[in-house]
Amino acid sequence: MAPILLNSMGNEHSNYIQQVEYVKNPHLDSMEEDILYHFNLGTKTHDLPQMFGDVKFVCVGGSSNRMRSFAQFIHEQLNLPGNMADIRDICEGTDRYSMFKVGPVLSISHGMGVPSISIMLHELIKLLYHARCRDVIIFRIGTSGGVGLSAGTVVITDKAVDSFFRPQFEQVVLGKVIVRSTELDEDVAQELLQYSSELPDIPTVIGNTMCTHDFYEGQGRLDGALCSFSTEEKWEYLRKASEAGVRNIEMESTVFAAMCRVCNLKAAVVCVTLLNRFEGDQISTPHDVLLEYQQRPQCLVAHFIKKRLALIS
Ligand code: R2B
Ligand code: URA
Repeated sequence: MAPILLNSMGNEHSNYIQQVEYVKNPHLDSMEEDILYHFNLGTKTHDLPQMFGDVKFVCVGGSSNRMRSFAQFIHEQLNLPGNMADIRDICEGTDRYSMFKVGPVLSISHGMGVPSISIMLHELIKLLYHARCRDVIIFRIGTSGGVGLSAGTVVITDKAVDSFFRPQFEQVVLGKVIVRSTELDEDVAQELLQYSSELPDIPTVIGNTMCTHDFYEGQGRLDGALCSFSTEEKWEYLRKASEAGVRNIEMESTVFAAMCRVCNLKAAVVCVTLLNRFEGDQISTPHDVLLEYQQRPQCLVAHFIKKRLALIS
């Protein structure tokens, strides 16, 4: 995609810089219309630059209700005008994903697992491109199982690793395996860590996050409908994960990191642990405590956004 001339200062020495574009698909340019099917949005049916052009922060998380309450929380935190009860689901015409916009913040649900988040990300990244958004930071806020960390700890992901502890994501394309790096934005991760110390009662660490394709056997649980390994093998796997720097386990971070990286989107993953996997497999924490834990990544990311918008010093 073409370099653009940036010479708004009227300098004699004009500087050509590469305009950062979020899509990496030459076929898009020749399409007359782009239908973002799972969002129920499209380039001919909606004025995407008008609707989304001012978006600077995108927060994605598994559940629709959580992303609605995050949008309401941001509305309150940013002191935005209007009634937070009126924040509507932009994707209400489809029940696949939910999307809420509050000022410069977009809050979207992605469901569970790699295929679900990857479909959402394709359409979200195209949406940002069609809307001509610039300088966007994207966060995945979610839940996870802790590896040697007590429940309620927030983990900012250093490297997103696969089930073999490799910082990569493998995608099968036309019958071949494509390998993509899962490096996340180091500066954003460090900034989040720094801000976490300004929030009381949110224990936060930085570490590797393992992304699996299954919640039960894939995460070494003994309590699924199937189990093909012994208790000893489970402990050995979790121990190896811990030695590889894995601090938590969830189900979306590798494809999230890989797609954002290829598409020039600054990205971070912030997940709270719901249990310590060294203590068990089942999530037995009381519901009200779980709800409080789930708010921790939201508080940290909201704090980051407020800092970036210079709403607090
Ligand atoms: C964390 O929690 C979900 C499974 O319970 C999954 O989406 C994830 O990554
Ligand atoms: N989400 C996961 O993927 N694993 C857990 O153990 C908890 C939440």
